[in-house]
Amino acid sequence: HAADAHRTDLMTITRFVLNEQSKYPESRGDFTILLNHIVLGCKFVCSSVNKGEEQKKLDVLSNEVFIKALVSSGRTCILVSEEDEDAIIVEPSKRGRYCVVFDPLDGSSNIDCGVSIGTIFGIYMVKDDHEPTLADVLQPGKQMVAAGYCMYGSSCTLVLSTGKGVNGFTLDPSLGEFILTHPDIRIPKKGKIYSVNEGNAKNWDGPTAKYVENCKFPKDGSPSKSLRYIGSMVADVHRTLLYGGTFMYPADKKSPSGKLRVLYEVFPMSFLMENAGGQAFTGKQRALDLVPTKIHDRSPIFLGSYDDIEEIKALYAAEG
Ligand code: AHM
Ligand code: MG
Repeated sequence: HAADAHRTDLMTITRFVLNEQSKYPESRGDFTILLNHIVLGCKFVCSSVNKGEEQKKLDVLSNEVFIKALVSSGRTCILVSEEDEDAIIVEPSKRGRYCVVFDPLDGSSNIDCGVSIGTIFGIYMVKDDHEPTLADVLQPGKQMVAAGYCMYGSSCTLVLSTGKGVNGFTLDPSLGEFILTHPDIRIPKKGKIYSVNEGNAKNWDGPTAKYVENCKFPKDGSPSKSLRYIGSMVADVHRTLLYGGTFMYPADKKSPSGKLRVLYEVFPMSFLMENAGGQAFTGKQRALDLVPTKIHDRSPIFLGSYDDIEEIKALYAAEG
C-alpha cells in the first residue's frame, strides 16, 4: 500500500515550496506565487516545443510569455532577460519584492533538430522598497534567493534550489503539474565525464588545455574520462548534476570572458551546483562571488563535481 499512498499523495512543486516556506514565520506566500508564474511560463514553452514551433517564433514567444507571467504575478520589480537589451522595470502598481533574471529559451539554435533546450532563471530580493534600479540585479550570485532551470527534453523537468539543496520535478502532462521526482539531488563527489566545446581548443589557456589533456591521458593511472557535449547548457548541466563530472565554457584567446552570461546562465547553474554539493569556478574565483557590472556580462565557467573542480582550481593556482 506504500506505493498507492505515494501515487495518491502528490508532491507538486507548489506544495513542496509551500512546505519549505512555511518554516519561515515571516513568509507571506509571495515566493510561492512568483514560482507559480514561472511554472506557467515553463508549461507554455514545453507545450510549444512539443508542437514543433520553429526557432525564431519560439524565442520571441517564450520571452513574451515569461515577461507577462512575471509582471502579472505582482511579485516582481525588475526583470532581466537574455532577449532584451535593457532591464525591464515593472510599473509601480504591479511591483513586488523580487527581481528575476532569466534566459527564456537557452540553446535555441538546437530547436530545429529536436535537441533538449531549456529556460534558466535566478531570483534576487530587493533590499528595501526604494525605486528599483540596476544595482538590485548587479549583485553577486551568492545573494540569489533561488535559482533553477526547466529542461524541455523527452520529458519536461524543472530543477530548483531555494538555497537548501536541489530538487527535481517532472511535468505530468495528464495533470499539468510538476511532481517531485528527484528529491535532494546530490552531485557525485567525482565524475567520469567532461563536457566542453573542444573545437575551441587552439585558443584555450594553459590550465584548461592541461585539464582536458588529463581527462584523456590521466597521469595517476585512473581510467580516462568520457566526453559528452550537447551544446545546450541546460542539458549539459542537467547531465553533470545527475551523473557528475565537469561542464566548462572556458575563456579563449578570441573570447577572453568565454561565452556564457553571468546573470542568467553562470549564476543560476553555479547556485544549483553548490547546493547539490559541487563547485563552480571562473578560473579566478568562486563563480558566485563575481560582481557583474553590466546585465549581459559574460564569464568563463567550470562547474561540476567537487573533486573535479578542485583539480581545475589546482591547475589555475599552479599557473600563478
Ligand atoms: P544561446 O544563448 O545563444 O542559446 O547560447 C548559449 C548556448 C549554451 O546553451 C551552450 O552551453 C553554449 O551556447 C554552446 O556554445 P558553443 O556552440 O560555442 O559550444
Ligand atoms: Mg542563452
